[in-house]
Amino acid sequence: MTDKPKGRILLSITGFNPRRWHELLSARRDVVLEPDGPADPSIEYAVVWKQRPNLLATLPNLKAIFSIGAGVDHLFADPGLPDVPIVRVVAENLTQYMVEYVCWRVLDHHRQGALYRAQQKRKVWHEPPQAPADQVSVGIMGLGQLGGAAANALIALGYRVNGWTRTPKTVDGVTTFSGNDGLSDFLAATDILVVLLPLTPGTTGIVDYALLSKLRRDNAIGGAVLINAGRGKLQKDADIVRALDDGMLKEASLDVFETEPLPRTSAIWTHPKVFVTPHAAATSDPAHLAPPMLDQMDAFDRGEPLRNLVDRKAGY
Ligand code: NDP
Ligand code: OXD
Repeated sequence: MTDKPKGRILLSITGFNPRRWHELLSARRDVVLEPDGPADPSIEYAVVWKQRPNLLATLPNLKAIFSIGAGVDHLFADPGLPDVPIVRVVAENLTQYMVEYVCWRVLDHHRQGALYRAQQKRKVWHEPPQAPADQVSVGIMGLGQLGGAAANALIALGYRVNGWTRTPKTVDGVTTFSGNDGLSDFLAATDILVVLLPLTPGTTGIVDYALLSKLRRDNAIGGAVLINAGRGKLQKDADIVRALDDGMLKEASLDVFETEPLPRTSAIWTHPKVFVTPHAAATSDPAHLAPPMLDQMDAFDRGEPLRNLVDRKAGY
């Protein structure tokens, strides 16, 4: 049996049970759930999801932080986040889950799933008019790993696809827009809005009533639709309810919410025009994600560069 590398991993997770991550990571490195005091010299890597604030601040030999998720807003919420490289999740398995979620929700809204479910309840046999996919424009906010893959899948299904990014981008088959200057035109050309942005100071609360009211409503599917699988704090929950109630929005699929779990008192739970999932669009699967994290740690120890690094200035 070969010896494990000396540097230990600090596994700091809140909100779910770390057992599976612990098992998988400790196959190749020593893993602890708490450091041996605030200046534990044995910790070289941290694997985190919503880590306890200031926990990482004083570890003298910390070389890199690995986020258990693709989004890293949970990390930046820590006022004591040390200045070491941050690696986020980029994985085929996670991307595939997100592509499935986006295609599922776009197809359901486009093919009038809510209407058919209501008809079935009343035993109604009625075929409403149906627009083909090439008359429907899906606009994706965020054309990164997840948004880019979702765009390709939607194009393959026959949709027209628009994309909105922070920096200008060219993507085959996608009509692209960028920055504040491009936002209104992007929205005016979009029937189904898919939000796959990271949560940063520049995107917090961006999906509000004013933004929703700029979507194209006079369209082949009878109204504008919102799908948010990015982060809850990108949106204003109350503005979405208002837009659904006054007809600015036809329907919404929401995987994320300003407060999670979605409070039982929220009007969203019972809103007839909303489809709710519990932040489950693309769940990080430790069996797929832990081995490449360990490979990266070994490679970094050998002097090789880390991949999928977060740009601290951009915040994602
Ligand atoms: P990436 O970092 O690969 O892509 C982010 C995209 O958002 C880029 O296209 C970027 O633009 C764009 N963007 C960032 N800031 C702005 C801005 N201010 N204005 C316009 N566009 C902006 O992220 P991923 O695709 O990997 O993930 C996206 C998000 O999905 C994650 O941050 C996470 O919050 C969420 N997520 C949700 C999950 C769920 O289960 N609900 C699961 C996994 C992730 P540019 O191309 O110019 O850089
Ligand atoms: C992620 C998530 O960011 O699960 O990966 O939300």
